[in-house]
Amino acid sequence: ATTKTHIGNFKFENCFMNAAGVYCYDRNELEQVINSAAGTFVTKTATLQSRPGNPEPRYHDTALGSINSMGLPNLGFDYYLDYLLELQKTHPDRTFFFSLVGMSTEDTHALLKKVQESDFNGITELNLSCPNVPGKPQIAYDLETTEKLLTDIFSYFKKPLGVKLPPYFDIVHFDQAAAVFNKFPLSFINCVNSIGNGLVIEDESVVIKPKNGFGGIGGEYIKPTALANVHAFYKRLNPSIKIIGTGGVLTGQDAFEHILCGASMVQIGTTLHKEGPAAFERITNELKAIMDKKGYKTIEDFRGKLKYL
Ligand code: RRO
Repeated sequence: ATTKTHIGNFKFENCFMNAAGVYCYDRNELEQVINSAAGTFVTKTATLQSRPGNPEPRYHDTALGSINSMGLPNLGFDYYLDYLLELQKTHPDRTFFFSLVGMSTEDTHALLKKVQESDFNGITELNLSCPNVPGKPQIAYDLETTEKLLTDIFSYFKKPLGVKLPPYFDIVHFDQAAAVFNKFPLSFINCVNSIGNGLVIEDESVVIKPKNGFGGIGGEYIKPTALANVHAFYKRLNPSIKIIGTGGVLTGQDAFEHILCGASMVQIGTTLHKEGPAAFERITNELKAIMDKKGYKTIEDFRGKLKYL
């Protein structure tokens, strides 16, 4: 079996990649993803200026997943763009993802205009779902703001663009969000970011310092929510908008389920943080074994073909 895939005209040798935030802070981490079995990478979400992020400890692994309140620490737009432009020369046959968001609407437009004017020829992922910057709500929970933002963006942005979404939890919200995204020439949506503002307690204490312990939940806890979001949007979106499935992927079986729900690529966050880039080879081999057993040769043989009772 092969796990190759595509988003628009961009082809990837493997459907697996990191989730933004994990193994993507700097060149050293991104190089480890390039040199793994992953099909591509996405950078840490970049802002115009570099940011130190929230006070530590700000990431904690638990038996069933993780909690984080990183607060958007990153090396700044120019650092990631310089590296991506360098990779276009050294790896002309590959496509990488550039994750971005501004600390304000004005900053988001400034960032995307810089991408538009640059030689970057990869795919841009606009993060509409960071749960961890005090005072800044998750943008995509406000669909009016999101529609206005995308309307303004597509007036000047002509390169491939997708959006990273928070999980939604209501069928009417799936309907309303999909109706907004269907108005735009998005290359993809990525479901889901961490489930925002959970609280993990050990003994008598929270486990991370920012926001008195509140943080985004990832890992095994969130797979049912992630699968529901992937499939809800798969059933509602124009087929030209591909879906990246993210959330609760520990095994090949988890990835199989994301693809069955409609995902064209699958991102790995908490598991990559726990296991390192060797996770890509293990999970790819596990998915291929499931496909071989079922007689599926490519992921298109079962993508979106979830069975109902
Ligand atoms: O940096 C973070 O705190 C962070 C971000 Br930007 C995000 O999109 N999702 C997340 O769980 N953490």
